[in-house]
Amino acid sequence: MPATFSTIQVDIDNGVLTITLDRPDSLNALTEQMGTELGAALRTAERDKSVRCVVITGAGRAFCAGQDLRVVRERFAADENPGAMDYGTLLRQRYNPIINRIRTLEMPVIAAVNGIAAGAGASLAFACDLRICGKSAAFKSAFAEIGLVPDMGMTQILLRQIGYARTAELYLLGETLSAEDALAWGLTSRLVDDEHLETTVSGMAARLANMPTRGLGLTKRALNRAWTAALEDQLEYEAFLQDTAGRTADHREGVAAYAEKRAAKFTGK
Ligand code: T3D
Repeated sequence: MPATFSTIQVDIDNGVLTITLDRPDSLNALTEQMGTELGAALRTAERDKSVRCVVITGAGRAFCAGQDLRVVRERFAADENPGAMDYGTLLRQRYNPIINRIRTLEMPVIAAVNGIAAGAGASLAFACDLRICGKSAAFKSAFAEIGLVPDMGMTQILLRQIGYARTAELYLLGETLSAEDALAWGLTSRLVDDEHLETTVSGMAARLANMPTRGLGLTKRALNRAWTAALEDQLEYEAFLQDTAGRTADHREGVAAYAEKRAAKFTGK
């Protein structure tokens, strides 16, 4: 991991890697630099065996306002070519790998949504395993207003979570989804007062970081696959994953702790 980042803050504490998007003056809008740094921080989570849970949040009053439109404007001003923003390359090289990494990281990834998550910022939050929202959180596609297509996986991920009608309303009408509605629609599992967001998420992350990480990682693999698999295939895949989980030290420890009526000490192995 580079020693210094300019657009995010990264902190590792007791097995929890926290990434704070840190451009609060532009509501943490995403730049290529931020994409590169976010990718590097997530690679650290993948490689550093001490990391057992990841939290992504935003500095200031927003989670992330999506692609930095000032940068887009400048690019257009400097180049009359309609393709001046090479979105395809940007997505393939910078942003899509972030979504893939969040989905395949073998540990829980929590979005602590502390305000608006718009455009690519919403995609980022949707890709996380858990979205814990402060009451000021809100989700907005924002793509329709600027003539773009929802991307970074959000057409698939949201459709599967909340169904076609609601997804179409958000994406075609460009509605903003409040935190309360996100809870009612099942897009978030927990809504807390803004001032309690940090402590709620850090408590949850600490708890997850002390759980059997291999088992949680394999559970995530099962859930990823379940989205597309036929039941017959999923049953076989679960058997395969369970065979792996059954060979972990944490499984042994969990069974022993249960028998000995004590708290388990999981090591993530
Ligand atoms: O590679 C790709 O796929 C590219 C595709 C991009 C994917 C996308 O993300 S497209 C969507 C891009 N995002 C947007 O269109 C959202 C634009 N922002 C807004 O609609 C609003 O700012 C919000 C609804 C997010 C929040 O509204 P509000 O009223 O709470 O805040 P504000 O006053 O509009 O914004 C505060 C400041 O943040 C303001 O700066 P200023 O005037 O105080 O100096 C504003 O310009 C700045 N800001 C907000 N969003 C962006 C931004 N600066 C740059 N880029 C932004 N996206």
